[in-house]
Amino acid sequence: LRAATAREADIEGLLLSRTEDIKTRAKLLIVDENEAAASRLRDLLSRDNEVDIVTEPSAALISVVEGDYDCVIVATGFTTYDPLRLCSQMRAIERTRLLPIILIAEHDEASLVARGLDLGVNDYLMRPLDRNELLARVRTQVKRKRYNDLLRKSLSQTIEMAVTDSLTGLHNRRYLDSHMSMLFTRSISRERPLSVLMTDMDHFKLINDTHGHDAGDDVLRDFAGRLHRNIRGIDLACRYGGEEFVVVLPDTDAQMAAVVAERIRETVASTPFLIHNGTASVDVTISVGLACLQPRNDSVEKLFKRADIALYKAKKNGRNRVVG
Ligand code: GH3
Ligand code: MG
Ligand code: MG
Ligand code: MG
Repeated sequence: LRAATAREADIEGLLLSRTEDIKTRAKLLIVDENEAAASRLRDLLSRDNEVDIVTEPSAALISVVEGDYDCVIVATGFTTYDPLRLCSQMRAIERTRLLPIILIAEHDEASLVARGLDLGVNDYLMRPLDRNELLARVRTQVKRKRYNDLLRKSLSQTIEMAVTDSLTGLHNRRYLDSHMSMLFTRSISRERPLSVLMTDMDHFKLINDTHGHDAGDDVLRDFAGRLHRNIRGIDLACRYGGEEFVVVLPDTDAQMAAVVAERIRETVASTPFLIHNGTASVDVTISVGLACLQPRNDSVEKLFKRADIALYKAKKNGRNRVVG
């Protein structure tokens, strides 16, 4: 709850600092089969806004999806097309699901307006139009949209932060925990192999003690990069804790996983790590424990336990090696 409150304060701060964003000219799309009426509408709106017109109903949806508009103004009175169809299509498509729609209706079209509101139209005006009212209603919808866009962006950044390790940029253990059961279940149901690598830096305390904690951090960051460069996009690398990292390799059997693990071990041992802004370097090795999914009677916990035991053996057998 405290986190949520903090976020609200953050968002308010963000919005205050972005009021210029919110004030910038809006991009509007007018959908009206009647070209003359559409131009008149544009004249009313174009002092404060950038306004496009589409008069071909069949092209309207494409324009809306591709156009990055702040608000779409749909006029009724089409002869060949139901304007509400466009509205419901917009609501069905992810990209335009939340895009404001203002309906412009004739004065005797109250029931059509009601159906429109049911379909998710945000606001409406009846002809004859009052310029000030039109501008005010458009402005309200544009502000609401930009505010919501900022909120959504801020929320997804918060979620991203919660599952990212800030030192290395890799995913953190929370992310691994929430994704592992899905990867595990999927591998079992598809009868596909799944491998896990657990890595731990060798004598990492010594690196900290000799070169300082910041140098240790440099090594961790560099290692994360090397790890990332040696796995596929579908593999999941995360910082499991201090100087322990876990890599989950879907569709990968023991033999292939051993090749990957050996490549990672080699890429660490073969090239010293730069520390203190590149003014010095340090030799680093890692130990790796490898475990593979056993189709019968296995669990995420057992799989990780086997990887952990393998890692322990790698340490005991002299470090700088892969055991699986
Ligand atoms: P071993 O080969 O047995 O793994 O030896 P080790 O020295 O690596 O032993 P251990 O795993 O017990 O020590 C890990 C050290 O990693 C202890 C801790 O201070 C250090 N460490 C953990 N997290 C960080 C970090 O974020 N930054 C730095 N610089 N050091 C860290
Ligand atoms: Mg450790
Ligand atoms: Mg240890
Ligand atoms: Mg260690």
